[in-house]
Amino acid sequence: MRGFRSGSGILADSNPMTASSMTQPESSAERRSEEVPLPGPDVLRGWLRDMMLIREFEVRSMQAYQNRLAGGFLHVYNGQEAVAVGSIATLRPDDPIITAYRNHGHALARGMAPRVGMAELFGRIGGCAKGKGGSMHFFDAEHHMYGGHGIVGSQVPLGAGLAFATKYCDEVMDGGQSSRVTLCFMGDGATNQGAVHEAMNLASVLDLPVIFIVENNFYSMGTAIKRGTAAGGCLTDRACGYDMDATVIEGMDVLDVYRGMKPLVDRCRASSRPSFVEMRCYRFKGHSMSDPRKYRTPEEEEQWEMRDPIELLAAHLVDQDQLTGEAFKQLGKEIREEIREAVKWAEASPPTPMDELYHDVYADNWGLYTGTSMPEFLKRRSSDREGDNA
Ligand SMILES: Cc1ncc(C[n+]2csc(CCOP(=O)(O)OP(=O)(O)O)c2C)c(N)n1
Ligand SMILES: [Mg+2]
Repeated sequence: MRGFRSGSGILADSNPMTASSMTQPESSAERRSEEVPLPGPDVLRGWLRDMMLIREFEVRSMQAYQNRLAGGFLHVYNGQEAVAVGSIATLRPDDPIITAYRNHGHALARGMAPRVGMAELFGRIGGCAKGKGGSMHFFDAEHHMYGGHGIVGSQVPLGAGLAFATKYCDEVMDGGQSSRVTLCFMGDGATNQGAVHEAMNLASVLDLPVIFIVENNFYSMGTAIKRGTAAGGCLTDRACGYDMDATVIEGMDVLDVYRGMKPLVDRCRASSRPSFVEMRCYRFKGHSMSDPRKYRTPEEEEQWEMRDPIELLAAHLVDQDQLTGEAFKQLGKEIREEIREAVKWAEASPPTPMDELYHDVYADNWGLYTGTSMPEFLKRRSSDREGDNA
């Protein structure tokens, strides 16, 4: 087998649903991670801001859903913020990312404006997909964020396809070396989908520069991983069937995520080999808005909440004299204001007109319905008219 495999059997004999059972597994990634330098305090404060922005976005999304401003399904990311923020921090801006329906955090971490995301939730023309996708289908080509996908595992073959496309462009069309890395996120439940395995096989056979990141929050809807996933205590075992390196990373701490991911991304960029990561994390809320969470105990939830990624990073920065309590409070205030403004902006954006249904159905020049209309937010950007809904 090429490369290494780590973390095997860590949870095999323990209860996989407790925070303590996943404390700092002795893995190659973590041994290596000690050597990975962290960026300076401004960048770390930026990560804190990003995670707080995502959390506040989700709080207001839930309120909007309850007030019937947002329809469809809503799956919030509370608790998992460190995974998106820490992983995306290791990328270049032109590296593609793709994920499932719990996608608000990835889009915001990638740079989508919160008001554009909020307008998408509300089904408004100002949304990133012109209000036609809703919560599960955030999309931002400008920031190389390729969705937002509702069918479990469906984004994984697309992720392999993105990696194939970048490799083809980089090596064949641009005459250079493959240099872009795709991050393909999925849930633990998705690892049981056939298409995921087909995609991993092809990625390995074709040497695609993609990293498959499993956000293992230990549940698929109301089904605990122990009940629904064979060998769920060691998801990294799946990778060895595809001759792929695999690593376990503690996903509640953004510093661990960054330190774990940085060498993997660098190596993927240099070698164009796929790899597999299990990020151990927890969602603080239910699967979706209609979930009363009867399948987990308050004690279990409290235990994980003690590893809140925002509090962990804030505590680290305070310890290092890189953040004061006052500055933390002020940051919270600014973020609440920014998201309040996003909600107002989204509410003022017009509902998506019916004729939009006939756009973006096929690529330009093919099929019955031709043409595409540019999303409002891109039009505004291109004409330098930020700040209104006109
Ligand atoms: C192919 C398919 N089967 C079933 C569903 C219904 N479904 C939606 S989310 C989900 C659970 C997925 O869990 P996981 O992959 O662990 O992601 P998480 O919600 O924990 O982020 C299921 C079964 C679906 N959307 N697609
Ligand atoms: Mg899950």
